[in-house]
Amino acid sequence: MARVITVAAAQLGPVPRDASRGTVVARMVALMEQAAQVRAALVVFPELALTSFFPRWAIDDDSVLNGFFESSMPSRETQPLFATARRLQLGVCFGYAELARQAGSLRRFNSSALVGPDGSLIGHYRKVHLPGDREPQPGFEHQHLEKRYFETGDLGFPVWRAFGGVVGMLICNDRRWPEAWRVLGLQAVELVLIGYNTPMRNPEAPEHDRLVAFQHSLVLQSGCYQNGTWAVAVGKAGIEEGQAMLPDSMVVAPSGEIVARATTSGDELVVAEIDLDATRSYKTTIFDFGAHRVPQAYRMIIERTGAEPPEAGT
Ligand code: CDV
Repeated sequence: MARVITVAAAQLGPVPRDASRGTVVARMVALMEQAAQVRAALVVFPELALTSFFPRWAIDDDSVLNGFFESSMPSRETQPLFATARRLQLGVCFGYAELARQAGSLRRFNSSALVGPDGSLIGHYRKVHLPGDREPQPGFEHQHLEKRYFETGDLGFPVWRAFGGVVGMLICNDRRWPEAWRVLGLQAVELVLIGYNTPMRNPEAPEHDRLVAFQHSLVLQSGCYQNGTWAVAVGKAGIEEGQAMLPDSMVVAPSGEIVARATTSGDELVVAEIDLDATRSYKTTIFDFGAHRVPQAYRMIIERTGAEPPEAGT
């Protein structure tokens, strides 16, 4: 039996540094309205959707830095996203910078929220693979200071039963790591939601610059194929504060095929009708993990090299 749903990747164009939350949330609500018109079940927004991609700047003043973070979710400013989800009966996933108060101390994470069509929070994920540096790098036109501003996510790679299937989230750099996909795959994930902010230029390795779009689709297509899952990958695109960011938001099938793709570098809704049952023909044949995976062989290598295996379900 087919389990067909319509999903929408809501690509955002640039968000200026001084953009208010209200302005950005209004742009997001407009895209949610468009998604409802095509009867989408779920709309997915980029990593750190609510603000400019602030890790490009070295910010020393905590009160300035805190302006990019959300200390509650929902908050007064993000409440319209939850209310619109409920009004339109539409699921929504979006990235945000999370300021958590835990045991009397402040913790910062690069997070994403998954909201159901009733406007309630289904789940929450904290980015594990943080690229870039702690300290500003001399001579770099743009910094990438995620290690300075965020802690490594401490929630593992959870999945949720939602939208008729098994849903997981990754955030940007996570998509380049096969372990992240595989831990979701081991939990029978059927739909992976991925927001990203990918600069078109990497000052650390300029020789990679011509391959940015290729390597983006390469990891999405292989991640989907090797785990028999759909993915919706959504970027913050265009020239943001003088930095070119990768557009190319897309929906990828368990076959590894790209079924829908952005054509602009601005706010754009990329829509696809997907059958969650299409995951079956991969999960029960070539990637039937029970039949064909060989964990004991991997364990042997891991023991010899000292590499730590990811733990399923953590
Ligand atoms: N926001 C990111 O995680 N960006 C990284 C860049 C820095 C390589 C990415 O993987 O797209």
